[in-house]
Amino acid sequence: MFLCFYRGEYVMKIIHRSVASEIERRGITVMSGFLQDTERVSLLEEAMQMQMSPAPRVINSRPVTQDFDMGFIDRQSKSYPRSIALIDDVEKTLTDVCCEYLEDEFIFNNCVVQRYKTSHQGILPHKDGVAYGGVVANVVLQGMGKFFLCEGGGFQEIPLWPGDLVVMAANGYGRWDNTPLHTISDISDERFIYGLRWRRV
Ligand SMILES: O=C(O)CCC(=O)C(=O)O
Repeated sequence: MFLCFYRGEYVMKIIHRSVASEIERRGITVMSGFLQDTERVSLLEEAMQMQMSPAPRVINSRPVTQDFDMGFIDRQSKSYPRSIALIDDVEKTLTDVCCEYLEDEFIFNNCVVQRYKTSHQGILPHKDGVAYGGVVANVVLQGMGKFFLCEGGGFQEIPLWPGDLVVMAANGYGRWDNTPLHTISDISDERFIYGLRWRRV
């Protein structure tokens, strides 16, 4: 019993280290099937009730090419309890897994739901911005699109499925001063994600 527990903890530490260092090395990792299907469906039900508006086309006086709808989640409010519990869970998982790389102040204080209809174009290649620290986490709730990392002049597709948790390095994560360049396009089935960020204020 003791041996099993000890080995379990030891194996978990190795898994944690490899996830944390993959984010450092590649700028991204995907935890496939992070959400179980029943949890995913219940979160989706809640997300579909949220008030959404078109994503801004200008950020910090700069035009941005992004085309989707979004709604903010206030973690202090009593609205959307399932989403808030999920955000707590993702934050706890990542602070555990990436503890060697994350600053003590790391917290998801900028949380949104994004809805991409099939008529939406998605987002052209971009980095999230130097204001976002630690890691950026996206949880795919439903739908399909094509997500690419844009590296060395090429595009590398990262296949994503409902239930996946995508984690990208952001400002201050090891050698990273921003997220890697990435893009989402070709929405073939209405898509919902949570986008969770730490905005340094
Ligand atoms: O929808 C996605 O999977 C990516 C979203 C994204 O790149 C962003 O919000 O900056």
